[in-house]
Amino acid sequence: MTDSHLPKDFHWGFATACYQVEGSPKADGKGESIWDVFAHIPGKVWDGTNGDVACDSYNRTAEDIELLKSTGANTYRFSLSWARIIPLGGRNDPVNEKGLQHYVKFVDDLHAAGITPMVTLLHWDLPDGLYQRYGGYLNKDEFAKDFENYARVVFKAFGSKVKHWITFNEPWCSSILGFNIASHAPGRTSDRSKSDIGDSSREPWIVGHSLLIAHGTAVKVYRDEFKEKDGGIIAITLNGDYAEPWDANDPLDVDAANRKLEFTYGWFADPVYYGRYPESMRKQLGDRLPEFTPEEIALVKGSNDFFGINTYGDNYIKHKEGEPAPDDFYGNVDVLDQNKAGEWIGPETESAWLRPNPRGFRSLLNWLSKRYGGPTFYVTENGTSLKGENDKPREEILNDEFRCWFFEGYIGALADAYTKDGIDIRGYTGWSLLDNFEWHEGYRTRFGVTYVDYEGGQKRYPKKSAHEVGKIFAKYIRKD
Ligand code: PNW
Repeated sequence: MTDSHLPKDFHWGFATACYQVEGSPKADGKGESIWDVFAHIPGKVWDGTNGDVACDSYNRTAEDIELLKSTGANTYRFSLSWARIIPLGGRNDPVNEKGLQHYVKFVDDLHAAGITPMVTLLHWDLPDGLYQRYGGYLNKDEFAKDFENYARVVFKAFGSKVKHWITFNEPWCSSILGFNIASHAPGRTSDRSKSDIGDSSREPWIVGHSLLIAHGTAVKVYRDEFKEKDGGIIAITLNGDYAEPWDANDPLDVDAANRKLEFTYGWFADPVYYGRYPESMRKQLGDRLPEFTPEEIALVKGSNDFFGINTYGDNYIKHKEGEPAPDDFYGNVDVLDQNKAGEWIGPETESAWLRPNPRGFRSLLNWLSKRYGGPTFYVTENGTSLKGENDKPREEILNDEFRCWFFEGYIGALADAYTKDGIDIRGYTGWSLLDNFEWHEGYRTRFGVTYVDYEGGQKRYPKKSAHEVGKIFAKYIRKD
């Protein structure tokens, strides 16, 4: 038996994102998103695939709800496709009732099944119309106005049916992967071998700033016009892994690890909680980091009702000598998977960036809770891929012991953080309900607790972990 627990009304379940699972890119009048465009450019997705069919979830809502029910989950986190709701995206563009009503019905069906919906307004699939029109996130004023309009349309349509709102999923990824590394849409970078447009030393910081302002704008709309009657809470979900110093006895490595956390979480959370960027970022980036106007500070500061986090693995961080590169985005550090003694931080997975380490998860929750004054946390994504999973026969894939080990460790660390460290944690949605389109990695990298047979008509087969997660929560969640 364990001496740690989680509260009685804990929200737990699984998460997905629309572009990764839905398919049906043209159904019921949907417009194109930057991911519809990007995934069709040859060479952008490793296995040459795209999200055109994915898990076919747009046509299988009943099946997905049954699947969720069978896991015992009480919560489902999913994202809305802005381009289904407003095909061209803008505030003067028409609303597509069919697209909107698809999601309203889905939410009604989730409620009927006893599952709480947790809704993300934008999980990376920006309407391409807005990117074409004015550069999307690159134009903060236009973008905030269009996001404000979209958010209002959605809040109005769902009313009190949704009590948990997330504005943006992982602005770090939208900025860095989309405008520096260029592995994600819209694929801009200074690296001319990858793209003929972009400036990685400036654009990611402009994009991040604009996402913060649009987030603050949507939160203001919710609080001014809906919160009182609909009674929900709203926040942004940030991502990042914990950072352990490569040599815990070297103050330079200790500083470097802290700086890396500031460049991932602090970039967004410092403005949201304190109305300013971290000092380390201002120092390194100088005037390339935008400044907040007083009006912007008023919008952004205090704009989280809870702290949403997505986290997967852990890293060792070593300081770097010399000046940071103009396009550096981690605070001039080396990110390593082995420490000074040559010890791996965690086992290998199918994702090059992901080394699981449950202890690091607990440390991360402590770091964040301390820095931001003990906010309420919802862990909106956490999960793992498995080295070589896709190459195994189906029967073996279904017996995903490694994923069960992962959830056992991470949910245990979560319960320890709640019980022993006094951190206020109210929810956890594992990534992911289904194997799905893993962005530029295509379908090879599987994160699901459910196997999806892409060759066999998208048939779903629950893996062992689909039942294990519920058993783990049953162990920790208080019954009285
Ligand atoms: C998250 N990294 O992405 C996303 O929210 C999901 O859509 C995605 O499928 C999931 O994690 C698994 O990858 C990330 O490089 C992608 O550190 C890359 C990183 C982090 C998060």
